[in-house]
Amino acid sequence: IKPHPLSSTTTNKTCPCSMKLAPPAASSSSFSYQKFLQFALDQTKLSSSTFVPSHLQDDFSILKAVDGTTELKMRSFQAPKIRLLRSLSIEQSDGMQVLDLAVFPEAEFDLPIFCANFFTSANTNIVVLDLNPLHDVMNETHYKQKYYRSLIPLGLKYAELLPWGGKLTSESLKFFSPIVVWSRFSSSQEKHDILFSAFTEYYKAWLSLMNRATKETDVSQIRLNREAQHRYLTWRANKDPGYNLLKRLIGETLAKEVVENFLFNGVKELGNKTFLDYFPEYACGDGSINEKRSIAGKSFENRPWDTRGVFIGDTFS
Ligand code: BLA
Repeated sequence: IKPHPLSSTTTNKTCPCSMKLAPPAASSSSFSYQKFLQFALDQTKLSSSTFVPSHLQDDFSILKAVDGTTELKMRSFQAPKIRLLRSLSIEQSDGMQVLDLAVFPEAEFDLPIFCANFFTSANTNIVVLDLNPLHDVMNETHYKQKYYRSLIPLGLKYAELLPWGGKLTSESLKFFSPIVVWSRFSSSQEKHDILFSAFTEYYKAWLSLMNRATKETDVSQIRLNREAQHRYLTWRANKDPGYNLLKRLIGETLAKEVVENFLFNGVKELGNKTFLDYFPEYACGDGSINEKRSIAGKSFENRPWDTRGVFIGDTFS
């Protein structure tokens, strides 16, 4: 792959007295999320008998933002157990970088959904990295044990290196697992290296769950998996925190198109239930959906999972 133009650094230059220059001050513009994406694609290819571009690739590949310079790049693939692996990356000349990578399994598998959402601006990074549970991990211990028990040490390692990012939309927590990395930090080479290492470890962990997963044959269980994925897609297609920025970049019509048909593809196909069927607390008196991102408000100042992966936040409705 072509190196990102901003990723070439000046570490090899020498000054006239032939002393090595100090490495460049770490800044958000000195790195790119491209190597994260490339890692995921390479590893998935290695793990899958077939790994081919999705039909979505024809319609969603590259978009120019209304500012005329920012580019939005989209990639999408499928594999035998993967309904859709898709990524959106955005790089702006002022240093803003975004990576939104998700991997959605076929409905025959109750695998978690791989989720990496990284937003970097000149002065801050907002990151969510998780194997989002398909089913309830607060009350259903069976599902939690099946997928997360062996991953708790991995979660603990990165909970320390990438500390909890503070209060967040309370509703989001239900879509997160006990090993979620939710963090905010200012840019530094060290932090970006840690994030890359977390990303590679979480991705490999997800792939090994995928490799071991066996196809469900019970139709009622498949139906439950499909509905759970549809509920997840419905939530994100309506309330994703990135949506507003996307609207600013490419306008409301295109943003809606990207969100419904690309980023959260399946929201129209995998089920018939509406947003309000799943999340009735968002209903307004006139039957419309409350535009607020959250009804419950923000909470969870601290990590609401203990070291054994037990949820210790306040219970919510
Ligand atoms: C902020 N992004 C956030 C926050 C979370 C997430 C938890 C903190 C604010 C909040 O509480 O909502 C991410 N939330 C998630 C994810 C899920 C969820 C992954 O519920 C999954 C279920 N972020 C992106 C992309 C962009 C982006 C693609 O992933 C931009 C195109 C931007 N995220 C972004 C920005 C903020 C943010 C600008 C800060 C603004 C805000 O707090 O609303």
